[in-house]
Amino acid sequence: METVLRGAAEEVRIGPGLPTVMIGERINPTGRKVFSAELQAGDLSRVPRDAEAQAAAGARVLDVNVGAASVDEVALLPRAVQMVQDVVDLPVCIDSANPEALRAALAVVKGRALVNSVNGERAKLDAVLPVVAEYGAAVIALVMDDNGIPDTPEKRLKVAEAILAAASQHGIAPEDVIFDPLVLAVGADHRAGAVTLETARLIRTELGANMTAGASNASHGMPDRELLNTVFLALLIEAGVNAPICNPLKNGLAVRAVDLMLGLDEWGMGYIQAYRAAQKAATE
Ligand code: THG
Repeated sequence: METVLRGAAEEVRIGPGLPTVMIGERINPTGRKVFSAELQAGDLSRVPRDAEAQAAAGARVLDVNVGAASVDEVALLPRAVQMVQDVVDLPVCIDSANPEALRAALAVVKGRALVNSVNGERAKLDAVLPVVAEYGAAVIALVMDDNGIPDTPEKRLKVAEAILAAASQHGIAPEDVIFDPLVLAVGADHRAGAVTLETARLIRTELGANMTAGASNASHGMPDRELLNTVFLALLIEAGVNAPICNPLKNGLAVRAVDLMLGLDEWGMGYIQAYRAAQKAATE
């Protein structure tokens, strides 16, 4: 099944057998003190710069998250989305825990966005799915519910099935639900990476659904995070995650290398182009 997203001009297809779609994660104040302070002052000048840099590094969708402490997301999220759309044609992935901010941002979206995110909690399903349906968007679904994050792949699959049923009741098609098998820190639980990978395989084989994942969550608190992020990203893609949320400036070439080795990059053109773009960026 294919998920189709649209920007102002560009259409992006996510599906099995297609090249991996990188969702650029940089427009997010998490762990970025300067960007957080700018957002708190209502300064969005970094947003178009981060958008252009990620597009040049191969991102096909841009995550937009302005959730810093004390920020009015209902006001700021639509402004950030508009600034992204002013400089790139890519679809956006609107990342907020606030349903009103999601609604305000969807109102200014050109094309067809991805909403990040819903999960299996009753209140979340009731708040987010009507908004997704109203705007004809696609949605990321985290495989957790009112009982928390299940500790086994089988229980996470059950949550995914329940979310699909709820989405269907709102008229949202299965191909418009992109699952997130949930990446937790291996520093807290050494089995966390394995559970995520097995969940991704189960969701792929049982539901045939497309998936995203925030690969870098796994490396928190460990040395050489970049190494762990790159390795885990490759494993996630092999397990069926075809639209990872990642930093294309750091992981872009690795993702194209994985696609090449998985037979998803005809003639290696994606890898060769990404290699040239990285060489060019290094000399600028
Ligand atoms: N699943 C879904 N959405 C998500 C996540 C997920 N959205 C947010 C997050 N996880 C993915 N995005 C980020 C953004 C930034 C970082 C990690 C994940 C990050 N930032 C650096 C840090 O904290 O050290 C600082 C950035 C910098 O200065 O370069 O790591 O899992 N559906």
